[in-house]
Amino acid sequence: MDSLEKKILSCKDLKEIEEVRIEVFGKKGVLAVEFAKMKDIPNEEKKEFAKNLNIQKANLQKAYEVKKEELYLKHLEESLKAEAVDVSSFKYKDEAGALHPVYATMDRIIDYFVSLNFEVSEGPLVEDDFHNFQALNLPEYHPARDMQDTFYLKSGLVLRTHTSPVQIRYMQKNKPPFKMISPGTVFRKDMDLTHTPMFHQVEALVVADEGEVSFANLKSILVDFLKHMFGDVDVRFRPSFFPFTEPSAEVDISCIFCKGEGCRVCSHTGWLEVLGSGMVDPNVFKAVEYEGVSGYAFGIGVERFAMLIHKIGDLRSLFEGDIRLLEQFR
Ligand code: 2U9
Repeated sequence: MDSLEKKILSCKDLKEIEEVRIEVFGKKGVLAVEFAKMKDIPNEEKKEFAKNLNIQKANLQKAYEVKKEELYLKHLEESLKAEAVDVSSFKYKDEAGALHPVYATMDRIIDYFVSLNFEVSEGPLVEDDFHNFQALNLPEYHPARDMQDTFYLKSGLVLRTHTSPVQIRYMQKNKPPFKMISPGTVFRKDMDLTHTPMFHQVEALVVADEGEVSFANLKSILVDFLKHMFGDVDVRFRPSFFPFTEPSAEVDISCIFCKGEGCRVCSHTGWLEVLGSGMVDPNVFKAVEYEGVSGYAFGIGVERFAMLIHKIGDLRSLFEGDIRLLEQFR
């Protein structure tokens, strides 16, 4: 037994001590063989025999545990050393990152309106029915809700389908006159060449005493803004419908690719639709208990702007994280 203890204590690695463990403590190991001898020993000696054997077994176990721990720590230290990363060998790559084209475009839009003293306001991405729909003249069960394919949560909350609920929250907290924009992420259940289920909007809202803001103001600010973003373009307003504005207009610019001649991008019309706008519907003011005011609002799809500015054909490519696409915007 002494020699077994020496054998355990002289093991050099985990593999060796595992072999010795099987040899000593295994089912057919030295100890098992010794204990099996019990049956041939006279009854009066059995007790003494078992006692001795158990003491020896305990000593061997102790030696095994101590040695195993020592070898394990040695193994750990060696493998940590072998796998260590030499941080001093890191070669610094002199490559700057860049803003994602959607955020770069959003920043350009925000900067323009901030320069005109618009306040920037943000709100929650998960909204309640009142702020996302009802207050915006979209009553429950109204068919106009179908214009926005909505992600409903089980709780009845929604992923906001536009940033307009931010304006509702802003009006509940502030008194007119004011000019504000709400940039941010929005969600609609849509996916094709020009739609992704997550996209970005910048919406603007200007409210003042009745008669102080007009459609003419809306027109002039949008013409200036669109020339700032797209250069020397023509701008036209077409009558349209949005639940939260009345009257409403869609806004087009002359095609920046063919200069209005007609091409594939503008479907040979010479015009590109770029945003929606209108005078705020009186029902929206009622929902926030505003009286004697008028206002205009417009909404910009940031991806649409980024796609036109950078000539991107498939919107989905912006969100695939493909470095070859993103590198082009450094
Ligand atoms: C309030 C009152 C009115 C915001 C508006 C649009 C027209 C519009 C689209 C642009 C591209 C959505 O992302 S898009 O598809 N938006 O056409 N948005 S008027 O009107 C508001 C907003 C808030 C309180």
